[in-house]
Amino acid sequence: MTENYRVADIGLAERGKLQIEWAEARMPVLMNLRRQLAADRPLAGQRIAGCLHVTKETAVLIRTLVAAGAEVAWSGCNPLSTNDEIAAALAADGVKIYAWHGLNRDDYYWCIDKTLEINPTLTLDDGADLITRVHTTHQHLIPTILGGTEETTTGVHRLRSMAAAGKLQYPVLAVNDAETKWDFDNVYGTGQSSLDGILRATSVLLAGKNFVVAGYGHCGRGVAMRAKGMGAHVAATEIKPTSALKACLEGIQVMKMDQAAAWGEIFITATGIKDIIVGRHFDVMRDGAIICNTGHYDCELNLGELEARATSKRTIRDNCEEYVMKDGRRIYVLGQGRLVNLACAEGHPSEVMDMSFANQFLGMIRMAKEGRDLKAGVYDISEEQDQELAATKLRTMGVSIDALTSEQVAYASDYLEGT
Ligand code: RBV
Repeated sequence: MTENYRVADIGLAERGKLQIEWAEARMPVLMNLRRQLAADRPLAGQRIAGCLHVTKETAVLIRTLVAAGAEVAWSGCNPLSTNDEIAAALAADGVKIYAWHGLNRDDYYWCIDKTLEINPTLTLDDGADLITRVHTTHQHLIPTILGGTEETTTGVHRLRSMAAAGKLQYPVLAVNDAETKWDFDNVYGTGQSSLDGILRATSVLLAGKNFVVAGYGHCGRGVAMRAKGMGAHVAATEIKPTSALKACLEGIQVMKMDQAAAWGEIFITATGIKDIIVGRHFDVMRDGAIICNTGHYDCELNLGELEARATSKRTIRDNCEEYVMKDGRRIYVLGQGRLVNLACAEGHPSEVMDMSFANQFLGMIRMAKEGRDLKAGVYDISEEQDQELAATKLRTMGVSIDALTSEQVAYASDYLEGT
């Protein structure tokens, strides 16, 4: 018999349902779409395999996909990001879900493979592990897959590399690259939720601390802005001149990691690249330094090199490991170097996931309709969809904006107008 779910404890379902209700009340854009579109059941007959953090916000997305007629099978996209109460609530609702907090690598891929038993017509990824699995170990499923979507920067990079190598075999929408995603979720979502994770794991005072952000992209910039707002002295490390320059002009010190290592008291990586903080950095860090990562994968901190330098290691608080160096200095690692906002807190707040997941929902509908006619490749979300979602979001916030008059429209396109 095939199992319909595997979760940590189905007894947590009632608590999970309350949390999902809490999120639903803060995701009006997605809930409006659910009400408007569900009646037509645009996803009827579709089988969706999804691989995305099992949070209360993701549960709102899953319920919306189901309301639109889809059959759904789900796994988490990180070993530490599943909320067991939410997983239980989804299982109790009849969703095929295979996810629990703290699973190991083998279990992680077991869960993804279980979702593929649904024989999907659509795939929904965050980080591209599911679609990579389809293209490596489950290629027989490709002929029936219409298309997919991808949630995050790292996943879109992977897919673009796959497409460039001629390996991507069906069309995928880059949800991450929608303005209503990257310019909100990546900036304000990561900014707040990463600090939330650091504070839950440590409860330290941020004011007055030397705070180092590796990478001043959208995510790093969000974290730096919020840390600065809490009174920290913030420094950023970068490899891209324009990003470094932007940090300088936003009042953030820019330095090399080799210099920052001895200066910082709290470190967070947001680069999407491996080996950002390595052995020689641990060698010069202060006693009490706190390090964590908010990038999608756990490769940014080289914890093997930390381990090799440590004489002992213990869990001193939930999600906080103390490493003692040979000279007695202590270094604290949060959430095992996995994305701190989801491993140590609840991920981005519902209000920003509202727009990210509205894009996911509309993306699934588009792929159900058009996927068969699109060539394999990575596709962008339309500007129209961005503006529509932002307009709805503003309406739900009670904010009104101006519109151009016809004279202004004519002016805007008249190249003869000048001094
Ligand atoms: N993310 N999801 C949540 N609360 O469900 N929080 C963060 C949530 C997503 C976010 O969109 C980002 O692109 C991705 O996690 C990184 O894995």
